[in-house]
Amino acid sequence: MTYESILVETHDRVGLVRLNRPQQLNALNSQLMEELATAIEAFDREPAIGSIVITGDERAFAAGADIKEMAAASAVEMLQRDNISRWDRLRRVRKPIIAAVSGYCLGGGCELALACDMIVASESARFGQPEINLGVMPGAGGTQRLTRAVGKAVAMEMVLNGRFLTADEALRYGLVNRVVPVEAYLEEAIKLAQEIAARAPVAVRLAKEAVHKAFETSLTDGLEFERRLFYFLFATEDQKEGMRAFIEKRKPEWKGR
Ligand code: DAK
Repeated sequence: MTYESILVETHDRVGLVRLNRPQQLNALNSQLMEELATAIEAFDREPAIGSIVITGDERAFAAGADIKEMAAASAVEMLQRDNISRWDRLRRVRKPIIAAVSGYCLGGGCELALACDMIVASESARFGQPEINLGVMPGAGGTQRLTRAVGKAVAMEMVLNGRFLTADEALRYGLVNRVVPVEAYLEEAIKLAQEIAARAPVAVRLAKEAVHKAFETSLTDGLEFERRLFYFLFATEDQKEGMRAFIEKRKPEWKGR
């Protein structure tokens, strides 16, 4: 498959997608989002891939949805374009996704990073939901995932007043996993992704599902869901291998089944 707005690479068991509209600060137009969803789904289906990294470039992860593409649209056109279905496709991905963020991470770009499972940020990263300056508001998770990540007070300031967070603030508020120098952020994200990709694949998949469930359900239902997945893992060869390897004081060899 050839893409125009993204670049796709593999690094051992890690699939890497680079958003590639540098002149537009990687603004997320429909074509880019379609290509991104398609590439990520392909990595999700590929057994040789264990985890996925999404990145932009040093200047911008993504400066938001493409304003020029939506400026003249009517409400009905926006509804009919159904761009949100591409975001839903990303949400259904079972393998862990890490966002490697440098520079502007704004609007839909911030929402894309929030839709990933973890965020590795460079010191230059800036997170914001500036839609209010355009007379609109976040539409792809910015009021929901952001609030769950940073809490009400900070989310309100970002969404209502367009406040940007520095990388260090984002770390302090729990939006990102770690902050590293600009030269190292992508390498660091790939390293983290490689570590996860080297773990027992079925356990990783179910553990991701269980953590996501924590945002969707009551504590009682979530605990029951977690317990069922935990028991299920005793039906895998990897559970037998993992526990046997511990007892025999050796490294486990995962089979992914
Ligand atoms: N869209 C289109 N083009 C953009 C862009 C964007 N979001 N951001 C930047 N660009 C373009 C600029 O127009 C400029 O293009 P040329 O003029 O050179 O042709 C080029 O990128 C470089 O930008 P600047 O010249 O502005 O660069 P500066 O360094 O001066 O400023 C900036 C950088 C990031 C502060 C500034 O570009 C900026 O404020 N950008 C807009 C940020 C923004 O407002 N983002 C939120 C957009 S709304 C949904 C899905 C998603 C969304 C909603 C719903 N559904 C599926 C329902 C998301 C909405 C949004 O993200």
